[in-house]
Amino acid sequence: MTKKKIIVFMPAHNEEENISGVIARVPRFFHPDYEVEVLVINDGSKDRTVAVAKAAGADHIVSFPHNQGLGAAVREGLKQCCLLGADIGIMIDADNEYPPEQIPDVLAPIIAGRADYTFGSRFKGNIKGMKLHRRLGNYTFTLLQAILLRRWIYDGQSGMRGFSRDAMENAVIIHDYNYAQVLTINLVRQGYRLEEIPISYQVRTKGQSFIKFRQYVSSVIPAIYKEMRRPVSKKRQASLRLKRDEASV
Ligand SMILES: Nc1nc2c(ncn2[C@@H]2O[C@H](COP(=O)(O)OP(=O)(O)O)[C@@H](O)[C@H]2O)c(=O)[nH]1
Ligand SMILES: [Mg+2]
Repeated sequence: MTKKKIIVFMPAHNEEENISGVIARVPRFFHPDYEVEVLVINDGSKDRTVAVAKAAGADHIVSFPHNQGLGAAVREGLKQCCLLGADIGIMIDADNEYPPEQIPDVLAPIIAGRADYTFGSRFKGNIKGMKLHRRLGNYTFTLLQAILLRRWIYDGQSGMRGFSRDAMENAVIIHDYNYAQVLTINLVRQGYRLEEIPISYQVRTKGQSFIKFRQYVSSVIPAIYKEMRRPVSKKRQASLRLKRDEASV
């Protein structure tokens, strides 16, 4: 039997110090029905990210010639996963803050067919080294999403997220700067089922966070507003109907 495919993708910008550690820790043989491949989206890095990722065993590397932003990189990651034939995709930051060992946990609800979109949730799990202002920022943006979506969310800014094929095909990320909130609003409003799984998180010890408070707030808030005003179509239900119809002919 040919195996199904999981692609682990990493948006990376100048992560030469961290990315090999993440790639090396990706579990490759955790499910008998799935093969696992690693895809790096290199967003115009000016350091040795690409060479280091290749040496560490990345199966696919897609590079933007110039820096486009994390939203653009995740959008490209989802698109490439589909083109490469992934049945399931999972993104994980390339900075060694999230635990690749927990990829199986974060994907379990999708493999079981119970969810279409999953987060590794830091606030349901445990956190080492997050500064107070970052913690407060995370609470605020998570609360905002919970209010807008009228459902509880624990960690709306997680950098570790799993996707069913259907969710990957229909996800829309409306700005290039970031994906965190607009992607969740987009998928949940389309009817995709979200589940959060506790993970352990350790703040980076090397390299720098790209987040600058003012730029983040002034980009993310208008994008959330714009996403909320977009008309939604219940893509998940439409995909299910299509599958049923195909099966019955
Ligand atoms: N595509 C892209 N990725 C970026 C950029 N800046 C950072 N990243 C990547 O996005 C992930 C999260 O970035 P990070 O700066 O650690 O954000 P933080 O964890 O929220 O502080 C890491 O894998 C970075 O390499 C960027 O300009 N473009
Ligand atoms: Mg980070």
